Amino acid sequence: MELLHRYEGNPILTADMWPYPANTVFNCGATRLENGDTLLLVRVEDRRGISHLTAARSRDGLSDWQIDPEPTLLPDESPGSDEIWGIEDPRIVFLEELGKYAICYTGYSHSGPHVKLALTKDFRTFERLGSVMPPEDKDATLLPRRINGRWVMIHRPVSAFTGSADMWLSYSPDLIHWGCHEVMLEARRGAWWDANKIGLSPPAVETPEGWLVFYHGVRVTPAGSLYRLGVALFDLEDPSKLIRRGNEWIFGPEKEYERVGDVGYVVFPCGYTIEDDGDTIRLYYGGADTAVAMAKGSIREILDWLSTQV
Ligand code: BMA
Repeated sequence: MELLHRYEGNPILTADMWPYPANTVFNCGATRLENGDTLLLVRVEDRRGISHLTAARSRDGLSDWQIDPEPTLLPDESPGSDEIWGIEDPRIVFLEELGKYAICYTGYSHSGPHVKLALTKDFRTFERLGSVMPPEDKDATLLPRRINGRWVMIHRPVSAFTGSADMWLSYSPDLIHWGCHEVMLEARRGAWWDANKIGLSPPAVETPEGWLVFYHGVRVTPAGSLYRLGVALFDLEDPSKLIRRGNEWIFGPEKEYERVGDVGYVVFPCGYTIEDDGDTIRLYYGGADTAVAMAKGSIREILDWLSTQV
């Protein structure tokens, strides 16, 4: 059963649409603004290889993109900076309590990738809260609300001990100090599509049945890595409690714009929006680390499919 359907106008954003020179535009955070418009915060890789983030806005979330004429959020490239090699892969969540959007993104430091956090009200000015997880760690998001008084972050540290990469949870009273770390979801082993290396894709989706989490699995093959997407469901009041995990991936690189590019065979969603019907989810994803594409599905259908998994 096909749970996610590609938009026929894919890819929706490419480097040749950019108002200034760019190598590639791909993994983007997504949100719907108060007026219903879609905002994508797009990872733009420049022609040195360093990434920054630029906002693109659209009425219908598909066409007529208004792209900021200049980079929206640039890395600090000053000597000693912990994002000297760029900022990447933003995940956006609206925090009702603060009336602000939280953006978790990857800062690329001399010691490797790590998690950074910024807040904004308008995607024009940003409050940078700095580094919240040391290297190597990425694929992070906040949950949109506190659970039992604490903010919750999903992230993906890499173990130097096993070399594998699993998803973890951490908790904070103030968004700055994080602790009580615990495993959320482990990569499988062996031949599985999600063996050895997994990571959160877009932010978790709150549903009446639990947190619906789309995650990527990286299958390493002699010809390179395959990035595919799967789903799992976690308890609403205790997100460390796995309710169910899909066995098969639900989305993988098939189309030319997913198979051919700077890094082929990659689909990498970092954001979603929900249509006015409250059920249709639009995943915005990077295709082959080169362009932005969209695929949509029904949250109800995905939950029903998950309930068949043992
Ligand atoms: C991951 C991330 C993504 C990228 C993917 C494929 O490790 O860095 O930004 O899309 O690799 O290159």
